[in-house]
Amino acid sequence: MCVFVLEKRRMPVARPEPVEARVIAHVDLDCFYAQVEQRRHPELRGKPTAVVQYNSWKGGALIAVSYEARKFGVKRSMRGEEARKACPDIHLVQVPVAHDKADLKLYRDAGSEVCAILARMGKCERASIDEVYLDITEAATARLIQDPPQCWVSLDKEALKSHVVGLATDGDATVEVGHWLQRKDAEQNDQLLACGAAIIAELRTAVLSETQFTCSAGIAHNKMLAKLASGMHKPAQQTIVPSSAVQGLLTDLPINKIGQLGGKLGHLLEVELGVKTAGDLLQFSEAKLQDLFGMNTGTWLWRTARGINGDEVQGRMLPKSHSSGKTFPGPKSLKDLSAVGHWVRELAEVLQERLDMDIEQNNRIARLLTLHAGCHLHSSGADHARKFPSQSCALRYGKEKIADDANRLFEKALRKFCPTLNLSPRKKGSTASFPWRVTGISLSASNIVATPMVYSFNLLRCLKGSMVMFWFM
Ligand code: TTP
Repeated sequence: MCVFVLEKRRMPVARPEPVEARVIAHVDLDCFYAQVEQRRHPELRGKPTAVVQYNSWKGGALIAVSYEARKFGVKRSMRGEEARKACPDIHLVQVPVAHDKADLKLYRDAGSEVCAILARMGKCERASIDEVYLDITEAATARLIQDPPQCWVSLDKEALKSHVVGLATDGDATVEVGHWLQRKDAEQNDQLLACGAAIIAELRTAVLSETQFTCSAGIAHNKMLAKLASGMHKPAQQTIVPSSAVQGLLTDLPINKIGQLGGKLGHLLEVELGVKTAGDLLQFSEAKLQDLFGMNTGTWLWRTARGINGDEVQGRMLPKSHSSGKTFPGPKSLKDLSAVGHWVRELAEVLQERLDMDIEQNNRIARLLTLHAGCHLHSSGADHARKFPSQSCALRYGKEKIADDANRLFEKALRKFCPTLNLSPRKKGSTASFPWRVTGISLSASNIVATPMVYSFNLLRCLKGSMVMFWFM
């Protein structure tokens, strides 16, 4: 029997690793928003720069910090004023604002530019605004056959700057890395990684010359290891994980650094089993982990501790969903339904713009609308933080329809959140306030599919606001 029950949809799924070795890369842009702003304002290039949220309290919250500023101790957790104390010459750039909220289009489009370049060499999965997984197995295999590493006459400068996990480099690191890449006695899997490293070095060089952005990468035999490696040496560097180095890499790795173990599952492992590192997990048999966490999650944990991961690169360059959200911290929290209604309308407008863009550019439509919110309940003077239930319904196109549906979802969620609540409008002049405070709202459109036929954007314009949902239901 499974002892620890967690929400099923959040549990990791164990997938068998293919028998043939793959070459997977995880590419992550460095201090992304800061680089985008430095490209937009060339005078900031090479200077300490940070991007701050539109909310200007204490100089605004930092969301991206350039590596020049990090040298002065500036961190993302700081506010602008604090950053200026640490680095008086820092340039603080405000995130663009539209509809009274952060407008991330600039960054999203910059991420797409990079994706388009990376996708030239293999299957490309856009994992976030600035992260991509690549499956370059085919390209690396072809290179190994046509131009094996031991025959390389001159080595790519970027490839030579690679870091190889487990490789001791006492002298000139580039010489030692060159030897590693070109070893005649290397196993085929390591040779594939060497070819992968050369390909990723070329792609990173292309990204830099075509977009001016630097990125860092991890190259390994699976997604989990590639992701772990990409953050090991930043900025503008790449790290290779040979199979022989996996156990050494994982032994002391804090459990929360592993994808999907940063949340409740990782917390459970730590609190209930005293597991602090991936190495600590090795003491549990697969059967024991299955007893504790269920068959699939148990197997996933057992494999994860050994660096085994069968997840495929999904071949998706477009986002799986669109969302539009805003937070209302502290005194800005929303205190009544009309304030919620106002912001829901604003967010619906932004969401509809992005849905229009997706039809226009990609011929895709979304089918599910979900409302998430953060809410606090006041009771007997105390603030109770409890999870506000997310609610979904079929998505109807048109900003008014989205707003109406989202308002209905909010009220439905509020009734579940606080069943005794009376939502009827307050009498005019009443000073009684609602017993809740909304600290954040987000609308998301998901379940995205290709339009059954290619509709022209003008046609969509004519239909916008009408019930277009039946096209694809
Ligand atoms: P990250 O990849 O987490 O960080 P980064 O690219 O700024 O820096 P690093 O070189 O260390 O990877 O985030 C990507 C962008 O996402 C970041 O530039 C700004 C944005 N972002 C936020 O807006 N809020 C956040 O809390 C985080 C973590 C990121």
